[in-house]
Amino acid sequence: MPDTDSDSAVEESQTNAAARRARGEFVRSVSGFRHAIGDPDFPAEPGRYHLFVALNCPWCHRVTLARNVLGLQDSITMDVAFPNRTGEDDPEGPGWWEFAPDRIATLTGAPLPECTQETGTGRGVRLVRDIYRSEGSPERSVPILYDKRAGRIVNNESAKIIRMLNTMAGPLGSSLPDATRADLYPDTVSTRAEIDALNEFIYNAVNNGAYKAGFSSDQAVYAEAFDAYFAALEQLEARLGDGRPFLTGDHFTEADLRLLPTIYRHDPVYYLRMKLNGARVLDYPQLWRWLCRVHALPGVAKSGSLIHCRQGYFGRSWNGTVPLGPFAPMPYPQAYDHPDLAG
Ligand SMILES: N[C@@H](CCC(=O)N[C@@H](CS)C(=O)NCC(=O)O)C(=O)O
Repeated sequence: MPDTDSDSAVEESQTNAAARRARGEFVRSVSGFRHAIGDPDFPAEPGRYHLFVALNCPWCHRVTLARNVLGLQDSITMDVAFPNRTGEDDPEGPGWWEFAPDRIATLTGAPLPECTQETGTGRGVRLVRDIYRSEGSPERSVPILYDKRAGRIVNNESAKIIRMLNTMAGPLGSSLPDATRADLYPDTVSTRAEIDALNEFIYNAVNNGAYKAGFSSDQAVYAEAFDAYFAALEQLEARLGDGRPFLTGDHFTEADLRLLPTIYRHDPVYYLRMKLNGARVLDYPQLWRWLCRVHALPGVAKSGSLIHCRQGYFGRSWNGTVPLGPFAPMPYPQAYDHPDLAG
């Protein structure tokens, strides 16, 4: 059956976006590159494709999760930007994602070892902006899926990228045999319908809802997003209450993958930064155990970095100093190895 994800599971409605922004609502823009691996111009081949990501960005986290869980680390190369955008003193001005492996993180006082130069275009560009500019696009966001052979951007929408990596994992050169590799979007009507419904709910209330709470400057918009976010956590807690290990049952799917980046960031970052201080994930025993279960899956822990998250979310907008907690009941992400901590 065909992929059925609706636009409202992928991106925000842009209706009255300018007026909504003027009133203080955070409205995420729509990304423009929507080619697919498997199109005639973009055949599925091992070694041909490349990802540009920032490890603090939750939309990139979806993509690094899919790459690792599907065994594509060796066949899809990847560059990692510094978690803070350029500063006021940058010759190109502030606010651009940059590849800066030597830049010092205020949190650690040292460069971040995961950060790389740009190696996908063959030109060693410093700013993500310039990857778009060479295609005449004013866009600036990560993640980007890039075709090294054609020198073109394939797609810059994480929901679409993870779906195509799942569909094409075999021909792209996955190191995992078909029989044992997770299928993130199993081909049965009922499972896909359930994943689609969860995706839409999680995108609006949780993934993007966290940004609406944290980045809107209107109290009513914030309050609505805050309420919807915690109502969603309650609902997810209840769903997991029947003992199912994953959101749709026995298997890890796209719905779990898309929930993880937000839940992973909640206690150590979003609670404070996104003003989502109603409760911690630790206060939801089922959700906490789900987080620990997913974090323990092969490839998952390595797909994210709380150091990049802390540096990225606080380093720029919080006077350049990064809050150090939480330390109780234990530091994160080590806490994710302890499902027994909750409840
Ligand atoms: N629709 C995109 C959204 C990606 C997105 O919003 N990325 C942010 C970082 S978290 C970004 O790069 N924004 C532009 C900028 O900061 O310059 C996706 O899910 O792939």
